[in-house]
Amino acid sequence: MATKSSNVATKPTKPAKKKEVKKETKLGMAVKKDDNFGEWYSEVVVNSEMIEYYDISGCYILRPQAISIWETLQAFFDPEIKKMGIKNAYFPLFVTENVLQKEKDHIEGFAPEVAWVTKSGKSELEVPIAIRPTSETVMYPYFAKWIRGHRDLPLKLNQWCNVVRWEFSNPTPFIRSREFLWQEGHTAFATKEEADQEVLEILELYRRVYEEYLAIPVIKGKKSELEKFAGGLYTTSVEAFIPHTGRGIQGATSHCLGQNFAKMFQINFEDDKGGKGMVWQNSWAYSTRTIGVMVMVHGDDKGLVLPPKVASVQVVVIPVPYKDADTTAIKAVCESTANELNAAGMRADLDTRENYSPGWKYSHWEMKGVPLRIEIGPRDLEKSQARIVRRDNGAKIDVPMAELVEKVQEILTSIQENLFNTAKEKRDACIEVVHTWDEFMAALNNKKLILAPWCDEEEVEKDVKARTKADQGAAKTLCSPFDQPELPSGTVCFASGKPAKKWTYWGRSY
Ligand code: 87F
Repeated sequence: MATKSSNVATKPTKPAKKKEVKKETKLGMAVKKDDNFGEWYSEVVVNSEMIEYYDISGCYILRPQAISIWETLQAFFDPEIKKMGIKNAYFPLFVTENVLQKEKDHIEGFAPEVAWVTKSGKSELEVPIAIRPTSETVMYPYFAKWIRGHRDLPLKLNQWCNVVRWEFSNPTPFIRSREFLWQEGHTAFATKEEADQEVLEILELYRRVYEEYLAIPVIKGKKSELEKFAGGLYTTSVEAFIPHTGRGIQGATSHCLGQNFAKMFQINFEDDKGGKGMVWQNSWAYSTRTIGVMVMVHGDDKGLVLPPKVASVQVVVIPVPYKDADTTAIKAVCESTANELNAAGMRADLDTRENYSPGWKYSHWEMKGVPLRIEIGPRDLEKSQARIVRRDNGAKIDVPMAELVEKVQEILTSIQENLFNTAKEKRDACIEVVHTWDEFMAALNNKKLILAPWCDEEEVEKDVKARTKADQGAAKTLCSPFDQPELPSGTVCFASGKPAKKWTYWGRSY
């Protein structure tokens, strides 16, 4: 990590024992994913040039490598929600204490995380102003103003913005940061049916973000009463899993808020018969956490591994000059190859830098996660071929120049599929079905994603939390999958012995 000047922030935790790495270039990964996952993760996000640490704990610089992925996800999601009739808006970053406190009940638990502005220059503000941790209280007073009659419904808004939650536990780039980027959708309907339907439509888009773009398998399901958004009626989510740490991670949430906020903010409307109605609301969000999950799931000991669909550079072309071979000709072929790939709609880059060796460049682009590299040397030139090397499995393939564009396209598709399939195999290998408390504890200690029959009682979940509390955190419910295996009658809850109502995923989580 760079330590050029004293005001450049370095990661605050203690550095891992560094293995020998080339000093002059700092190339390569010092920590292995299996040896120290936390250190490995920090090293990947920094070395791949996605993240730079900042001098405020829990705040990170998102470099172009990270933002380009965010933009790709945005380029998928934004048109999809527009097709659903959702419009983008932008509400202010600040909220008064008065308004924030309006939904006391649910804000109570979150209060310690709210950051406040108390001064301008040297003078105290008359009233402190909060920085939005989420925008319900910012938006809903205006929903109440804008919604008058049934013709004003549905009102469907989204905003792309930053939010601030002053977390105190274990800040981690992308996964848990004090400021992060997200989209937050807020919608209001005349009927519950419309709201219910949208909850699932949005959840399906979140599944596609993870599975189609980030190549990460997720489980769609419903949160328990304890884990749902307290201000809402019910919460659905997509849940991912990190096999290396044995932790679940909530990928995105889509809530039906019911009429709770409508009551608090008096969001009423006159229905088509002249009667009074109260709106049904939803809210939903995914954040830059998506990128962290991608790094954790696909990254390896060489660094980042990017799914082709989100890679800003999908292919890097590297000339491999040799002794007195015709370097000019090699470079010319590399350049025309990159041009052809770009013309065919792929994202190719060319690395002709002369102050780095081909070997150095291989490691460099591997660390940055580029899905494919093409090497062209004198022998390739002679045979009119190129060597393609896959980032996901290291396979080397010699391809005739005439077939290159078509072949590269094909391999990129295959990498995208392979990353998803591999991640799914690993995830599935961690799923363990348990029926008893002893089986549950054994699975938990084995870092499993646990599927258990549950009585669905809040007290029992609290009890499981209390009984599993340890340094690594307590076990909790992740979700009850929509896709429910059969529950034979007479099946009992693994924790309480009462009749089981459903299958639920449990585990430690982020
Ligand atoms: C932290 C401080 C203050 C989460 C908080 O999930 C308030 C909150 O309301 C808070 N952390 N939440 C819940 C957010 C719920 C909801 N908001 C809109 C979403 C989706 C987008």
